[in-house]
Amino acid sequence: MSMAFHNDIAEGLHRKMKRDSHVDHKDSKVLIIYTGGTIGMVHSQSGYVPATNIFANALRQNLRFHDPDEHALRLLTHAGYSDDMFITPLSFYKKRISYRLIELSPLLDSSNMQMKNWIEIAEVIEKNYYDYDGFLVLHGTDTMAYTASILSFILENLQKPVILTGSQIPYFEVRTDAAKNLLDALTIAGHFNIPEVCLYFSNKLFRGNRTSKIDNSGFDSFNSPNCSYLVKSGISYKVKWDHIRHPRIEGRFYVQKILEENISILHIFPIITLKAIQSATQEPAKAVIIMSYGTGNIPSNRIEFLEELKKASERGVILLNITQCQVGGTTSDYECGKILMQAGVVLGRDITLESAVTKLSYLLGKYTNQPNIIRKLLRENLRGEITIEESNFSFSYSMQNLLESIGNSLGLYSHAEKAHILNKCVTMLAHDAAFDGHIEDLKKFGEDHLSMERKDHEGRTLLHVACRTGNAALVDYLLEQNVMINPVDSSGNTPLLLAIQRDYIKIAEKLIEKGGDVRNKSDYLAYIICDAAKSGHVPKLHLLVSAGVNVNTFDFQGRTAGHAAVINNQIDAVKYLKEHTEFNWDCKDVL
Ligand code: ASN
Repeated sequence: MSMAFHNDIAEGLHRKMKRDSHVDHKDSKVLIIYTGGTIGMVHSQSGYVPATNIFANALRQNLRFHDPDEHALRLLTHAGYSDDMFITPLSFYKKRISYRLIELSPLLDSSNMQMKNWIEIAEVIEKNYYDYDGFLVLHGTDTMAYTASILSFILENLQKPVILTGSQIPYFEVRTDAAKNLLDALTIAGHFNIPEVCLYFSNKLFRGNRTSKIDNSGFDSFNSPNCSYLVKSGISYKVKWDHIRHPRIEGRFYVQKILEENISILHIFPIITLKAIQSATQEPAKAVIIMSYGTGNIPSNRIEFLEELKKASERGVILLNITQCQVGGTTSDYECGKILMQAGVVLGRDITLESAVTKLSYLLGKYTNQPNIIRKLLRENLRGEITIEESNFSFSYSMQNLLESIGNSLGLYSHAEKAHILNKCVTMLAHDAAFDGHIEDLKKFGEDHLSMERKDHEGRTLLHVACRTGNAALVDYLLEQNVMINPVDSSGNTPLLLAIQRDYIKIAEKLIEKGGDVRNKSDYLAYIICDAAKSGHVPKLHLLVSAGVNVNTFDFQGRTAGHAAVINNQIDAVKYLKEHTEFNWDCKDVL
């Protein structure tokens, strides 16, 4: 784990604590980035255009978006927020959201969006990342699915919600979908920890990189045909927590700013010519998205097409096969599709066109001149953009995120309620991870500043579990964390005793070296030491002696280790007792 990552967490926590010490604990803080789009447009002689400098004021005057009540404003003042902050009335969940609106310049009809505008939005998020709990991007609908997709890739190690929304009718008109979309998106960003780039439209929150604009006349303009929505807004919000991604965070949050724009799209149709294929694949194209029929088919009787694609692939051009169909993905079921793979074409599965363009732009920018890495990553599910079989999907979680999700799905929103859940669940999860030997998960647990000392219902600590399962690496990790070395569980066992009982010699030696002992359970200890003598297990005898077990105690049958060794003819054990212990050879057994 890099130092940068630790700094990242520390910085975030520090800023959050600073804020929380001032603000109502239920408060959350959202940044709205207004980029343009119909949502903020007004009529002009040349048609709808984005209006500058009026959106924020309009929100301030709307009681649904800003509570001018003295108590609410006091909360803002106490928090030391500048006067461009807004605060919502108390929500259904008894929570307020303080927020600020940044207007980008120039505001754009989203049809004018370019790569530099995507990066600008990402940079605003980057600059404000630690000061807000979530981000809202107000955006035109025409290219919203592209912006949502690119942000999902370039916002690396994202742990906060970023939600794009807009509208079909401007906010300023009497009949509008803008206010509802904006209020819902703001509420979701301020209430639910959904650490993904999402798109909210007409009662649904979608994973951004799964969306496409499908309707330019109705309000249900977006769809995500191959991936369930994440939240549905009804009388209350129905969050599909099991669909929300909590990928393993691999470093500090950052923005991948180098992108590639030389990507072409080759839409297959029955009278397509070789020339069309040549022009799509020629320089400077770095990648070509082939939009094929059905499950990924192209005319397989046109060998010259295939030859052309093969040549491009050999030159290092990345070829990605996606379907023209809205629902379903590309497969290698048909001969017409399979032949593409021989030409080096990668199956895009059910990725959308918007996601394919942006994933390629991101990968080509990040892994310049490394076509094989790019091809490999195109097959992987990086941000939830493709569906892959369960068995290929490695689930990982951050303990905090998981607990947050449990709390949220139970409808708990306050810190106190969540802390209660945290107490209930942490031990169970940690013990489970320890038992399964998932040290990486326990490390995350440590990074989340959760104690490693919790006992389960049998009084066992994680060190007990590590010793019971003989997991030397886990023992090492826990010792590094300075856990207590001699806790006693409800059966009276210390971790060292468990390790000795199960013959985990190396682990036991390490514990003894660190001060481990077996505490005073003499009858039982006598039984164990007799058993070791009986079987001539000298290393175990030695461990027990080193851990302070008295060799002269009698077991349940009234014998000592010496009796057990002699009766069973264990010469080495007898020798050991003679040479290394104070064994009393004159003692008589109870018989
Ligand atoms: N042309 C507009 C835009 O994309 C469409 C909209 O926002 N509804 O900016």
